[in-house]
Amino acid sequence: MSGKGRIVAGYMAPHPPHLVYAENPPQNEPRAECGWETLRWGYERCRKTLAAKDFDVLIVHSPHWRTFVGHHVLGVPHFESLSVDPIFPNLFRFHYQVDVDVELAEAIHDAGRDAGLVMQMMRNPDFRLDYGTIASCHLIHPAWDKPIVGLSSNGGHFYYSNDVGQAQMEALGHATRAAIEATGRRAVLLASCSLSHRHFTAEPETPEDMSHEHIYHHGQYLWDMHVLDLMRQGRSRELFDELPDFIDHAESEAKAGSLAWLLAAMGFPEFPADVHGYGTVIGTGNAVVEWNLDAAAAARPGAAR
Ligand code: 2X7
Ligand code: FE2
Repeated sequence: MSGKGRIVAGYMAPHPPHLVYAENPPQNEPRAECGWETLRWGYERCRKTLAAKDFDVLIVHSPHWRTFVGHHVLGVPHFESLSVDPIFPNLFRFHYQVDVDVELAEAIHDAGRDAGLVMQMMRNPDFRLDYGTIASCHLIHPAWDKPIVGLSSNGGHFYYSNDVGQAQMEALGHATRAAIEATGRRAVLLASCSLSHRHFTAEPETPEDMSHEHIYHHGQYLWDMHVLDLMRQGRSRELFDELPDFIDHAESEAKAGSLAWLLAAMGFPEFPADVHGYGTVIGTGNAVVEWNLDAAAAARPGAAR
């Protein structure tokens, strides 16, 4: 494949392991009764959109693959192992088999390096994929019949500042898009992250007991609603510019860079995103959000039909 590839859709695809647990897929060892339905039904709606699309690859940026030097890219054709959530091993013990689009991964690596980023291919065949990568990919496309590209979260926001982190993620977003276009891929992008991130500290005896599930600070909720409002109004450049404040005021997991990367890769879309679901998981704000770039392009005046 080569020539003009494109991003067919982008998603904010949060990765709380609880959502996988509540769905009881055969790959996950623990069993649940139910739980977190508003978010899981949101994912189901996204699966319907994707079922009607041709795409080649899922590209996921995960906060829980933290790399200290540079941005790393999965670079082994196949991974197979058990992924266990370090905080919630009672909920997430997931047996995965994942194929990787190594050619696209290398193209992203090279484009990032040419843009001045420190990049590294991850070539260890025994590397264990983090639960953020796996949960987002599983929830959006549980068939696991497409290869993925996994990008690490370089903690630029943490080790330097939000501004340095933002600049890095914007450059990585542009590099990702350039690599997709050059390799001819039809790509689906996943920003694997939650919104506000204030959470409770004691797990209920029954994890899926939804009577414990709510936001724990009104200010966090107001921030989540503001962010979703900007998305729903197509004001994504403004959202990108406000992310440093959101990160500081709402402890947002956007601090890992996933959302900034997604917005930049999509070219800061100006059409309204679809918010398919919002809900809390251990008190953190989470939303499943879709930017259907193909549908938006087809609806543009003058688009070929
Ligand atoms: O990693 C997470 C998260 N971001 C939010 C909620 C619950 C668990 O894990
Ligand atoms: Fe997380």
